Amino acid sequence: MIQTYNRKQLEQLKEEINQHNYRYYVLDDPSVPDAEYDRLMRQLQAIETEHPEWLTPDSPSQRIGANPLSAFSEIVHQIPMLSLDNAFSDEELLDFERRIKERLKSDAEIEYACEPKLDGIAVSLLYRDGLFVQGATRGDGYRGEDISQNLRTIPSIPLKLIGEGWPRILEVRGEVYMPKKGFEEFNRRALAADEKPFVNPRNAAAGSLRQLDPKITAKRPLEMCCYSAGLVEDGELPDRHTQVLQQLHQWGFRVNDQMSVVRGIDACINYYRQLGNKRDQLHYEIDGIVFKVNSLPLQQALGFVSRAPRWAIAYKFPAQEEMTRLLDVEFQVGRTGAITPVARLQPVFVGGVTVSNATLHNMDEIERLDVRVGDTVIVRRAGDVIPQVVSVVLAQRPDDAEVISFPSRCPVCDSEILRNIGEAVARCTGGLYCSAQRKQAIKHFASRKAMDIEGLGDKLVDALVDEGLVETVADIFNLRSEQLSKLERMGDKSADNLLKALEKSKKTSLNRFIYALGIREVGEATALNLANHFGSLEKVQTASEESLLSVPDIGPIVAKHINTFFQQPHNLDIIAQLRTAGVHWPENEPRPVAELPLQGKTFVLTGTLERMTRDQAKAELQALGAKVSGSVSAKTDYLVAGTNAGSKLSKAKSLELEIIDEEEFIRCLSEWRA
Ligand code: 5U1
Repeated sequence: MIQTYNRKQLEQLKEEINQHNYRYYVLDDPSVPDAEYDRLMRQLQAIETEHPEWLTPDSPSQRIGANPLSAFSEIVHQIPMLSLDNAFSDEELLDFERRIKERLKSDAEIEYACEPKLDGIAVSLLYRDGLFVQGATRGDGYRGEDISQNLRTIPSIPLKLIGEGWPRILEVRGEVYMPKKGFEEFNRRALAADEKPFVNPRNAAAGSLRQLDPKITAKRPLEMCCYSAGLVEDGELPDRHTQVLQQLHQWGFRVNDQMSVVRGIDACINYYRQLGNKRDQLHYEIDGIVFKVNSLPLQQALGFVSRAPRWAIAYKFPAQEEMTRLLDVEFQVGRTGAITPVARLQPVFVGGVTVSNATLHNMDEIERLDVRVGDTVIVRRAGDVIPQVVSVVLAQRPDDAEVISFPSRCPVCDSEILRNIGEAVARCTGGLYCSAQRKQAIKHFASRKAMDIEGLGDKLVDALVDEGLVETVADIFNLRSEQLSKLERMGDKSADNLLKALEKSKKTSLNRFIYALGIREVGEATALNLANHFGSLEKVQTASEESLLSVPDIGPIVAKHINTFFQQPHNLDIIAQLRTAGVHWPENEPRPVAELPLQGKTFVLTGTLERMTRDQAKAELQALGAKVSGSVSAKTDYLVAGTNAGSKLSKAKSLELEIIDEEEFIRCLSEWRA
């Protein structure tokens, strides 16, 4: 049936799509399934094809329509885009407030807006009568480049403002950035296609906005978050900065979800510390916190000095990237024999710690980076992630820089190194003959999420293997006090404590034990699925590859690894020795995953739990079949809120999710376990 539309219906359809865009890209709260959104979009495109005379630049269909440019044109910022002064210590932040109070000649407590400083690219967006008319880079603050075509492609930038009451002319300023997940995904794809990946999300955002063809920008996962208004004509905005942002949010812009208002500079320092601790959990990169005097009349009274306002400051986090020299490359042998090239670096302070080693991943990565010993390299350390060499400063390459060659024999046991076709990783073929692999296997066995043997750390394992006291994981349960106390830095007391910890660790669970065995590709979650599915180690040991495939998340490769592991007589022998030594666990009824009480449910844990650690709560939930996620979304079934829960709790409330406190959680756990 051919349906005809009039102009009014078209406008209603555009309005409806704009609302869905806003809910999806700005509020993170979609109200219709993707398929419905696609259907509306196709309907819009069909009408506009039939009536090209009705097409307007603010139509949601016009985000990626434009042709490539040959160059960007220059624009002048009517109000300069200022930069921010930086603070690098609490003292510098205290000085900032002292200067403000001196200038205001007042000691009254000051209200500050606190916002994460996104690590992206500053942009200016101009709206006339509620329609997006121009978007530009910051440039030198006075002149920027017209990148309207590219900015139009970013779904969180409204082409038409929502609601009403906006000034006739409104300039909105903010940051375009690439969220961490989008960046990782983009780089994964680039590497798979043999293309050059981006060094960090900021470069990715910059590179994406610099494209002359907006169709390329449209494919990049960019977001825009606003942080101030610029030019305003024929209209008024509120007189507090945070209220301005709330108003912009209502008109269709993303504002930072961590924004907060505090009183006094000590509270700013507190905010800085708290957000610093949460930095890794945010879905975007930040490089500091911006503090702004919240009252706009006070901002005006304070004014500017050179190109930065006196009323704002960016308190930077320690840099996550620094330059240093590559002194050498060593090849380390992992638990499964994987050979990892490790860069030995001139020590450098980065990401808050001194770094002297960084991973180079594998030979492909060395070739991709074209890195040589003696090169100046850029090292990145973000959060808890292992430091990485991300690029080489070729301009500083010395004449005698040495090409890195991959060894053909294991640096520890001299066995042959082989690389399977199609695999990036090369491995030592020495197996348990290789002391490096044995050490790693023992370290894994003793680790917290495996047998959790307190006091059996990396150095002690190295010493035990080097001294010939331990060859396999089973040997650690035969250690005697007099052997241990002879080791360097190991007195009678420590030896005694270790023996007690070994005894305690013998009482374990089947999933921990399976994980501790260190079977290739069998992580905690797979070990748990195996334990739940089969209920006993004997059944896991004797399971065929085919029956292993019926366990959730186990594919043919993992099934093969498990099967191969249990076919090796020496592995079975070690398991028997461990059981003879007294390692035991309660035998369970097999519980196929589909029958677990929390199967298909997603939990988020937030705040401080008083009666158990987060890891324990997570393990309990996973054992009952639940998925534990780090972020709240419409897909979350339960939020477990401990004390001092923050933004996740607020978000869960706004999404009207089921929220339970710790007491209720513990009560529910016993019900679910029953
Ligand atoms: N969050 C935030 N980032 N940022 C950058 N606020 C903010 N304010 C800025 C800049 C350059 O400038 C103000 C002077 C508006």
